[in-house]
Amino acid sequence: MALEDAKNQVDTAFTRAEARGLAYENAFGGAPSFLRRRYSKDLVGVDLAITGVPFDQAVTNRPGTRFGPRAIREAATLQAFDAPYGWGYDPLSEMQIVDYGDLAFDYAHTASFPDRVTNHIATILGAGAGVITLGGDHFITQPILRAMADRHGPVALIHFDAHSDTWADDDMSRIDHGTFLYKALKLGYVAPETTVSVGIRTDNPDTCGVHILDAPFVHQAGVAETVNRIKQVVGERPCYISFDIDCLDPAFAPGTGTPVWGGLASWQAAALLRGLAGINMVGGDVVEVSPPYDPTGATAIAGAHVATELVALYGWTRRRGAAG
Ligand SMILES: [Mn+2]
Repeated sequence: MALEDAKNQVDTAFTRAEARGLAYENAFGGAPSFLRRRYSKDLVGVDLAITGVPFDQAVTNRPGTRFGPRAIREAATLQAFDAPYGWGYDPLSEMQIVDYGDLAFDYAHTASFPDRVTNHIATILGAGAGVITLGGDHFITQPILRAMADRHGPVALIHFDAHSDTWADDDMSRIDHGTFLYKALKLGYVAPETTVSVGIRTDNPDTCGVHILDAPFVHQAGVAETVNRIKQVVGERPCYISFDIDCLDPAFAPGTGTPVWGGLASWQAAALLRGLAGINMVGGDVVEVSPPYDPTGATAIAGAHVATELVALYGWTRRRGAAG
């Protein structure tokens, strides 16, 4: 029985015998891992690895996302008892999922950081596992997409954000969370015709040709039509999802570096992500969770839910045998 297990099990992050299955452990105790998955650097037989990139040195305003992965893991302990709601299957039981821990890097050597991220992700992909990354500021998506493109070719991109992140910057040595998409496009990791940005509500006339479904569009057209438009853009292509938590309204996710009003409600994000079932997802991230700006913890809870939906979406892709 789950209750008995919860009374008698602790630290399942490293004591659980089986990578599959739900986890029963007191939510308030034990070593937190993402959804109480086992911490492991062994990727043999692993379907999906969760990893953290605790980096916040590319922000334009408030730092703090270096604490994001740890906070998301802690928030996720509340969800480890049950299958994700509304999916009709349990990705935690169908897939071997491990928490691969965080990327190690020299915080004082930012020039070497992008390659370290790319190599970290490439190691996971090279072992045959999928990967979902907990950020970290949005710069990290640029070197992640490099690893994705190296493996899959240019990937379709679904980009949830308040900001376009296409600010022009042709100095490739600069590390900036506001230019990850500009540079990913210029470097050929993604293509504008197969990239869609959702939830935008800051002005940037230079879209780089990316499809934009801005926040007013989502509010006025509704979730179902937004899902249709996203699916039209990405089609059956190998697809990466990057979810900047500031896509959500500050009412739902105040703990982020550059909050903007008029954003998505958490129910809209949940319905959008669930609605995307059927895409050919090869990976994803949730970035920009900055716990120091949110004493309630709501932002990390939202980040944990987004990450869990990404797990469910990835599992759905594998179920239909379409993983690229
Ligand atoms: Mn962003």
